[in-house]
Amino acid sequence: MDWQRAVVFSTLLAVSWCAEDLTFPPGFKFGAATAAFQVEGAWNVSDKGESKWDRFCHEFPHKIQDRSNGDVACDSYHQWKRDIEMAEELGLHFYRFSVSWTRLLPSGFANHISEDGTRYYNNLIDGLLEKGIEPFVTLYHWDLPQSLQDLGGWTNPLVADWFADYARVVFTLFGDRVKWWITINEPIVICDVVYNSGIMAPPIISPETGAYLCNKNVMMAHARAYRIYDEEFRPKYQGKVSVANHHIWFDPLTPADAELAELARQNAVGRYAHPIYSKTGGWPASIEKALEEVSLKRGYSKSSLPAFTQEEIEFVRGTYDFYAMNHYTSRLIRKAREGETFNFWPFADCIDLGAKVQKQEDWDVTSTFWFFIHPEGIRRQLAWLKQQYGDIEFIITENGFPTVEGIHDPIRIKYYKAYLKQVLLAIKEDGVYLTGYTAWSLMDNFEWSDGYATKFGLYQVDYNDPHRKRTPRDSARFYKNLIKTYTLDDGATQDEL
Ligand code: PNW
Repeated sequence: MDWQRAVVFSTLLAVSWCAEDLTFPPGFKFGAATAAFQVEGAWNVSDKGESKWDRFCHEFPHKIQDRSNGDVACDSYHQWKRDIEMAEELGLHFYRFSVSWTRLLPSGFANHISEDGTRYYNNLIDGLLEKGIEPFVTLYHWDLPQSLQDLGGWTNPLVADWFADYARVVFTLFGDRVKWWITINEPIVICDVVYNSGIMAPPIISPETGAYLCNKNVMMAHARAYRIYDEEFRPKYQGKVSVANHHIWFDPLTPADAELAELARQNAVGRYAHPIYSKTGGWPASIEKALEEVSLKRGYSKSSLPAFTQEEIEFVRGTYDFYAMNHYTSRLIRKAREGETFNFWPFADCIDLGAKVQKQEDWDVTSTFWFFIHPEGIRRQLAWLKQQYGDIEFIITENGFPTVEGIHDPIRIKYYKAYLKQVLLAIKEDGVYLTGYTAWSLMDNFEWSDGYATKFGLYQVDYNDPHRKRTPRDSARFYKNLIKTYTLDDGATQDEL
């Protein structure tokens, strides 16, 4: 082959490789997500009970950046038809939303099931299915009934019973039509973030006890719900159930920090995933050891991380049908220097491991202080999970980007493209069995302690409009086009919305 032909040939090869590399496998599913408290509003409509987030926003308005609350939010309780229309406009294969515990069970317990609550979720589920969109339902996305919070919430081991009763009600009412279930969204936020930061509901600071009690209880609650589905509902409905963990990817600052970075991954991910997805079950051994040491050093009689009995280990182990991964951002990690102070939020500095985090110089910052752009992180995270827990089915249940304003959002499109390219590399180069991707979020919504100031939506929501008018952003057009063409190739045409 002469050099000219060689050049042409290799160019063609490169072009075809690139084109192929930017295409998602047939059957891959795209969705978008929201959560009940963040979009529904109608906080006290009909017989709905009070959730811990209702109480938190009303009692401590200064803890929310714009002193807002979820009373009306995106008014999805009334605007659900428009929500379905948006999912249809985008061509979503599935829509991930959560059920509000207190909308369905106003007292928190299963003694009374709300008719209005049942009707609302039936309408949403049936409306989606009519359009050929699969409902992907989270049982718990942070809005615990205040009645249960008053009894200790996630630090009371009885929460597993309460959650099991609630889960059975939801599976009974909707299991005939819903095939994809997430039991609990981001246990690390419910436990570590809540009990370390005070900036989320409930504002109780108990890093050395509360966070770890909650950790074990949340694992037991998830497993109870999974076992109920497995025994009572799977035979009839054949759905899939998992828990959605949050993942910040940790890279070591220097090679000397490699061991610490691995310990941090086991702490932030393993502590919530190992009991469920590992072959052996229980806590990651390295974390069990590290936390026992630090607890004894602090003068406690035993580890703050409650032990599992052998029976509990067996009960929790294997309670998954796929791995649900939420991922947004990354950190560099290093050993803390003498006398350095720790910033817990956004759950990254770790006092118990003596670890500090920082950003890598070349990672772009965003309008949100905890959010740095590091696309390779999502690929590394997936590869690490596959290496830890085996060649199981993965679904990305959240990934998205925050802005502060505007309908034109090239920076969000850039983020999605860069992260999705890395997702493709994970599938094609690392052989991760990844079958779906979920954009956070379908629309702007109540972003917890950021209130409405931070916007993650593919659709903008006008909070001055009583109907909470939704308008597609440029990124909505990008996502619609991706779903239609299955490629990230820039040449693909853009559709109107
Ligand atoms: C998730 N971090 O929370 C939640 O599941 C959503 O409800 C939320 O709106 C969304 O991500 C955007 O924030 C996160 O510190 C909490 O990296 C913390 C982090 C990321 C996401």
